[in-house]
Amino acid sequence: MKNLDPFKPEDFLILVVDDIRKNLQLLIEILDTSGYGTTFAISGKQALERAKVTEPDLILLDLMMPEMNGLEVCKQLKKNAKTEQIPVIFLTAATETNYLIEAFESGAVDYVTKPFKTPELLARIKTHLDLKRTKDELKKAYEEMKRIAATDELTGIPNRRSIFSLGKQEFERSQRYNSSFSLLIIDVDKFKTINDTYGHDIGDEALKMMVKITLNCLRKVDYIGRLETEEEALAKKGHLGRLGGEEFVVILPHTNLKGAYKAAQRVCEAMTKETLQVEDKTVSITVSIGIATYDSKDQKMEDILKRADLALFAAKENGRNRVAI
Ligand code: GH3
Ligand code: MG
Ligand code: MG
Repeated sequence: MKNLDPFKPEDFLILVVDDIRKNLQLLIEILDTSGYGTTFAISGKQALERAKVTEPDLILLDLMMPEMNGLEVCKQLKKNAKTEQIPVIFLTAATETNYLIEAFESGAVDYVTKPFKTPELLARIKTHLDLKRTKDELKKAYEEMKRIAATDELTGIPNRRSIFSLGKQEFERSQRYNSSFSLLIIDVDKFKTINDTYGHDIGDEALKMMVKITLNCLRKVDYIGRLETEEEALAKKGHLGRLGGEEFVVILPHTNLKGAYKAAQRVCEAMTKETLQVEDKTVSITVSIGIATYDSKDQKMEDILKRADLALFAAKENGRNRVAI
């Protein structure tokens, strides 16, 4: 996780909610003096609207208010996706423990009783803003890690692990609803020669082009992923520092053999029409594709994958640049 920037009050907006104007004025003055940005609401209903529109970083919420009290406001805030993450600090003259407990149960992060000591209130505000920043940063880092773990670095498409998990989901859906499901394995022909002739970097570019062309031939609901893991590719070819393989799997939900054949044919043909221009060199690639369609004997996605792999082998044996079943 990256280090957080120094804490600057002016980076934050605080929504102050109180039905008594005098209280509002006092709080806003305190926050202003400390450098925070402020906005305010004089009723529960207005607070909900302001929170949605201004998306403040923190809310100072009065508990006792006519019509809609603070507890109800807090509960509503926590129900809305746009406002649920905003920390709420209750500010109230009510000192009874049951109020305090209810406040925390409604989703508040803190509870300050009036009359409050200004430095204490400011210290609590700063702590909660800082905690929220850290939490947001962690969440972002987690999302990014999840994305990296699921993506093939070179081409940006799902990697083996994630295409398998997507494929399994689709396969199970097909089993449950007895719908069709097809799978393609695409392998670049004589790719070793491309690397040997033009170098590994241009080989990488050719793989990216191949993915782009394939994606253009597929429907939005189809998935393509890279098949070989780095480890497998290394074990098979003994190359060092390679990023992955030149085999790809395409998942075609709700597609029967005829449809899958058409899609595969489309990919195969499109590949021969595009070239990669590198300085004065023109690089062209062809692919071989193995197809398998779900039949009731298949228990696992791996069963279909095995058949697609056999079909791919046949396509290679029969001269490459072709589709086989
Ligand atoms: P075939 O028509 O039988 O598939 O021949 P091929 O040369 O494509 O087959 P083979 O599987 O023997 O070779 C695959 C080559 O793909 C070898 C490997 O160095 C290369 N390769 C695998 N991953 C990458 C990559 O990420 N980038 C580059 N540039 N090359 C890769
Ligand atoms: Mg190949
Ligand atoms: Mg291969």
